[in-house]
Amino acid sequence: MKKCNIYGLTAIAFGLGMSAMVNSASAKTLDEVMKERGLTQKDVLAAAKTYIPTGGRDEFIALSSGGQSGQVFVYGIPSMRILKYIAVFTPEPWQGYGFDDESKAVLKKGSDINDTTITYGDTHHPAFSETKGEYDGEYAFINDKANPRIAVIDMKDFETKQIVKNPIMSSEHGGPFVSPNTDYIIQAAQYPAPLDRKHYPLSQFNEKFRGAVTYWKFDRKKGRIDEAASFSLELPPYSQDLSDFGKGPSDGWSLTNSFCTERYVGGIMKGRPPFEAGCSQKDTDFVHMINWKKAAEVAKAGKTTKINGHNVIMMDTAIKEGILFLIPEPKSPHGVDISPDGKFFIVAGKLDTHASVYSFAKVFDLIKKKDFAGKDAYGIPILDLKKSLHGQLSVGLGPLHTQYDSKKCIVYTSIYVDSQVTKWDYCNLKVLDKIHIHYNIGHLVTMEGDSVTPKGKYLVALNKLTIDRFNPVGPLHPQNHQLIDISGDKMQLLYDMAVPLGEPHYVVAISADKLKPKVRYKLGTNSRTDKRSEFRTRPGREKIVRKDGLVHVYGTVIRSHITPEIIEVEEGETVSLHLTNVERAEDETHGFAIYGHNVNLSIEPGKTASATFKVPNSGVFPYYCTEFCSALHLEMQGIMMVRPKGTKLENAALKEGTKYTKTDYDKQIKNNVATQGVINSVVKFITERNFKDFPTVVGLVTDATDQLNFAAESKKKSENFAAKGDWQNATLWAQQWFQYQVKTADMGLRAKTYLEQNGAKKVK
Ligand code: K7E
Ligand code: CUA
Repeated sequence: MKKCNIYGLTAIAFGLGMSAMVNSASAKTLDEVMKERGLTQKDVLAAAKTYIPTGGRDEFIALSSGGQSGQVFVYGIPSMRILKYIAVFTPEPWQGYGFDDESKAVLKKGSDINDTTITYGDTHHPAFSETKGEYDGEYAFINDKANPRIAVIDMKDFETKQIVKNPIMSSEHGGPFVSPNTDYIIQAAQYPAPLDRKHYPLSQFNEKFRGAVTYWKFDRKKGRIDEAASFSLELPPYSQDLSDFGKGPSDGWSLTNSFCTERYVGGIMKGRPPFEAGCSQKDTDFVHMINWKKAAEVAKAGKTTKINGHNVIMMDTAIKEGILFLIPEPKSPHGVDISPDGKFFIVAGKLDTHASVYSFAKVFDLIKKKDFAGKDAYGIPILDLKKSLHGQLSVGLGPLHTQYDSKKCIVYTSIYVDSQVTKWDYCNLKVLDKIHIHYNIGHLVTMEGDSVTPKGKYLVALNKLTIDRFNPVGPLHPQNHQLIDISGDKMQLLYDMAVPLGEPHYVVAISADKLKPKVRYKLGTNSRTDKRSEFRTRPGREKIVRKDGLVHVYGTVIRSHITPEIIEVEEGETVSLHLTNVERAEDETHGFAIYGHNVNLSIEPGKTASATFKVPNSGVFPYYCTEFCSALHLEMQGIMMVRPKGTKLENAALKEGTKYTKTDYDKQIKNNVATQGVINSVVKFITERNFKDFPTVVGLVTDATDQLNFAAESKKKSENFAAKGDWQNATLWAQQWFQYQVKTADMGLRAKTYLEQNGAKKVK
């Protein structure tokens, strides 16, 4: 009986009948499908391990660098379904990033470099914020290697909140990595350059060129980096590379390794051997070992030099204060990864088959006894390699990065040249297993692998070359992330995920239940500052105000209208549009696009987004909502009228194309009354059930109630006009009343279906 009502409503609402759907999918057996598609038992097992049924959730959420796209992207593990791109260093229209005034402010602060506006980034290493060495799911950070910057992403809304420019580096790589409580975020330089950013001839390379490492202070309360409280250390002109923070017994220390400690300056065009020869001649390079806790005190005590307005601890001071040491490492190393217990670190050299396991206990002992093997050209004490090592193991050709398992002593190292992952025991120095990947792996990631308690289970291999893995799409291939099951003794390849973005260097993965993202903003939020927007507007308070040479449009968006629907301006004026999405419903985002002004907004429920743009030419410019938000989404439109300069605003009455009579009015009212009957039956169904036990349904009911209140307001207007015999307005407001009824029913039916599918109980 109730079902009939529902279909009846659909028919009323959309003028369409709905025929029963017959499921005609052929009833093939699993065996038949396997045979037809040529699948093995192993394939089917892998599929079963990664498949998430509709509506299901992934166990882990991965945050991946988007490489040259300047973005970060989010996917689920084990399904490898991409969930979101997060715009960071690059404008991205879907999110209105770099199009609305709010995000432009974030982007602009970090993008004006060297009198040039930078509109891309080369992102490498995402990192989650940590509390006591555990991922806490609050923030994430990402670097730009090309134009040394760090961005802060808030995991409450997956939006970029801040971009800071490194004040002294002209190239970077080793960052961001966070200290165990996220007090500091590390960023290490890569290619040496003068820290004051002036020009010095290459003949002064040893004297004037420098490396560096920056410790960015993170203000957890504000959720922002505190630039003034951040500091750097001047380092020799080696090419610093990856970094990591100590934990447990090594807490307070950070490591940054390096290559090209030969300090070669290149010159292939001058007939000199190229960089790659000059930078790989020596057998060892150096890990920089820095006591950052002590360095922070030294910086606080003012023992710094201001370079470009930024506090830098110079090398002489660092040596004198005993906070900087060098440890030799096999040549051209890449990853430096500290164990979850903080007792060891593993370095792998790209040009060596060995992974080297260092013991912090041994290293600390050498430092304590001042047992040094020598000094580098800048006077930094060097520890003895052999005396620092726990041991070395040959793991394959071209080892790069290492990740830790949940099981004690077990690690996975990416082997670039051999295209393999090697599983080995770093305590007892034994290779346990190897698996082929496709092809030339860079980073790899285990679940929560950087934390003090890695979760193991899965490993993702981030491969540099894809070659023959996917359907060809031209010379530029997608990237390949391969999911590997590491729960057993033998690694098992489960899935290939094509990544159609930049080259993702690194991924971090967090237990999904640690993330608590919101579904809506507090009404009128500037999402980039997390504060109420000064431009927020409530329904009924929309206005157009000319102030300080700008035409401020304070508007709202809600299914299915943009208010105002007509914006009248004069050629040459500058419009500052502010739209607040006054929806409370989940997923009811509205967009805004207008012809010919490069304006594109994404306005999620509760958000206020602005766009300021000059109107150079007179004409008629339609605008519309770009998200298919409701049945009358296409009608969510408006028009900007730009009259020629010096002309007067026309005040003529607006003339519609159609006239309405009492007959039209009566017909509409009859329809509305019938619809109300259906709504009542749905309301009855819901309120007779324990719907309050289902937060999703409570949200839908709240939203439906909103819509019903709007319907009541339109009903009143309609009746007032009818009382005056104004059938034109009476009919149109009756139609608007019906539109709100349709939205109410839409919510109500969704709530009803949810209750039916999730086992709600009848309570009345
Ligand atoms: Cu190895 Cu930037 Cu971490 Cu690329 S880096 S792989
Ligand atoms: Cu709002 Cu379409």
